[in-house]
Formats: sequence, structure tokens, C-alpha cells
Amino acid sequence: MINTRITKLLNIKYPIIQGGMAWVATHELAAAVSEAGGLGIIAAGNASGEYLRDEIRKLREKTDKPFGVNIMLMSPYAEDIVDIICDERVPVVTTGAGNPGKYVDRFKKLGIKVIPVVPTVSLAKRMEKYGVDAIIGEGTEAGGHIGELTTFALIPQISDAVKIPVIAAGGIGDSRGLVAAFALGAEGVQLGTRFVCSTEAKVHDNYKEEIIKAKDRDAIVTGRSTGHPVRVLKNKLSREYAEIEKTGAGPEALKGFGTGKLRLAVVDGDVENGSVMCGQIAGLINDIKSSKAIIEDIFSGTEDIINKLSSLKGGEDNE
Ligand code: TUI
Repeated sequence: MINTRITKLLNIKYPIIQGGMAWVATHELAAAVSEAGGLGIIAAGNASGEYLRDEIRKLREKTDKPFGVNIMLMSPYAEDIVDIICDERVPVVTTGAGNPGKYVDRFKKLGIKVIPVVPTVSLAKRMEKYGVDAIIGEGTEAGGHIGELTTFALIPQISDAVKIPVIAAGGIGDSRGLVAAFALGAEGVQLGTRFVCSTEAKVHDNYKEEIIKAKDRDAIVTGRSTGHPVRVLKNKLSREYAEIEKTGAGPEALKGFGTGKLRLAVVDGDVENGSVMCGQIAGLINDIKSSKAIIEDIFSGTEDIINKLSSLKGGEDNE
């Protein structure tokens, strides 16, 4: 049992949150993570409110443990998603790809915990002023839509800047990542790519296989020129995108590359023409296992690392 302000706040056994990945984070994955003692998250992505309501109800048939919903704030359905979350009294909300400030009061009044994902210190400070419960600092190592700072640089700076608890995301996939995140000041971690390669993720096998095959430099950033950088695996789509971007083409020329491409990879398994979003940690992931095994393996591995670290204590002979 590990106790941090995050386990207490969220009423969970392990301070591990599953990333709110569009198309990937369905009720099956979220229920499995919550049942295993972490916080499972259903991603609303670009889906409608009715889809989300159905997902929430299906999750509740599988588990009575705490869970959350991620709102992708660029979604055209974001307002509907907020209504459904309030209506269903979802215990926890995480947000991404924008500033959730205007919704915070409404959630707080209903006792819904709010945890925005942020890529900068300034946004973390602004969120604290709005009264959010915790912050997820996401480094550029993460998959999907990303900021510029690395987890290593971002987390200690956010930890110094805010009093609310901080959760680290981006580039964390095993016990070493967890211990490092705690050393940087985090009290919890959010894992995305690691949970894509779980048995419960309803992701096409081709997508999981691509992550398992991936090496350290295979997750590249596209879309910097549009102001919406997205980390994806190298494939036909991302290579073509990068070529067009190099020519200096405007957002219009790149538009067709976004719509429907994530679904094409995740659901249909077209990993050449679809968008295979994943983090830099892909090179570290070599297997598909249950969410329970992912969580328990991460925690059982921490002890060895902490023992090794104790040799850093000045003047002690640990031989
Ligand atoms: O949101 C994510 N990752 C995502 S969302 C997504 S769906 C998508 N698909 C195609 C293109 C774009 C998005 C795929 N991956 N992570 C959390 C995150 N939030 N990363 C960065 C941010 C962020 C960025 C700007 C949070 C706040 C923010 O605020 C700007 C403002 O309005 O002040």
C-alpha cells in the first residue's frame, strides 16, 4: 500500500492513473485499471455525449471502484460531455488539449474531482487558482497532442510552483519511471502507452504490435507547424505528413491528415495509413499483459530501485 495525497484524494490503492486516450480508453480498459487499484479513465475524445453515457453505464456494470472521464477540450462535443459527466456524477474528470477553467466551478459544486493535464508551469498555476484538485504535468515524451517540455524538466518546476498534488505523465512505463517521477516531486503517475499494450485495451492487434516492435526513435512529432504537435509512430501517413510540412504548406493542405486517422489505426488496424499515437516509451514496451499485471509489476519493482538508491546516502558502505 502506497499512500500519497493522490491515493487519498481519489480513494485508490495505487497512485497510477490511466491516460484518457481517444478510441483506446474505453470502459473495458478503464474498468480493468480501476479494478486493479489504479484510476481507470474513459476517454470522451471526439465522441458524443450519448456514447459517453453508455460507456459510463457499462463501466459501472463491471466495477464499483472510482473512475474518471477525460474531456478532450478541442472536441465539438465538449459542452455535451460536461453535461453528461455532471448528470452521471462521474467521480473524477481529467482534461486535455485546452483550458478547462470555465467548467471547474460546476464540477466542484457536485463534488467531482478535477485534474487538468497541462504542459507548462504557467497553466498549472492558473489551474490551481481555479481550484482544481491536482495537476497532471505531461512531458513531451507522451503520445498524442503534446507540449514542449520534458517530464524531467516540467515536473520539478510544477511541483515547486503549486501546492496541490502533481501527477507526472509522459515517458513513464515501468518502476524506474515511477520512482524517478516521485523523485521529481510527483505523488502519482499517469500511464498511456503502457496501457495500450494491455489485454483489456480494445485496440486492434496491429496497433499493439507496432508499439511492441517500435524502437527508441520511432515515435516522432508531426504538426509542429500547425501549432498542434502530435507524437505518432513513423509510418506511411506520418512520413507523408512530414514531407508536406517541410514544404511549408499551410494548415489547409494538412487538414485531411487528421480526421478519422486515429480511428483507422486503433479500430481498423490500418497502421500504415492511420495515426498510431504513442509515446517515446514505446521502445521499452515488449509485451501485452493485463492491466493488473502492469500495475502490480510496476509497484513490485520499486523496492529494488529504492534499495539501490540507498547507496547514494552519504558515507554509508552498502557493499
Ligand atoms: O490531450 C492530450 N493528448 C491528446 S488529445 C488528442 S486528440 C487529438 N487528435 C488530433 C489532434 C489533436 C488532438 C490526442 N492526444 N494530452 C494532454 C495535453 N494537454 N497535452 C497538451 C495539453 C494542453 C495544451 C494546451 C493543455 C492545455 C493547453 O492550454 C492552452 C490554453 O488554452 O491555454
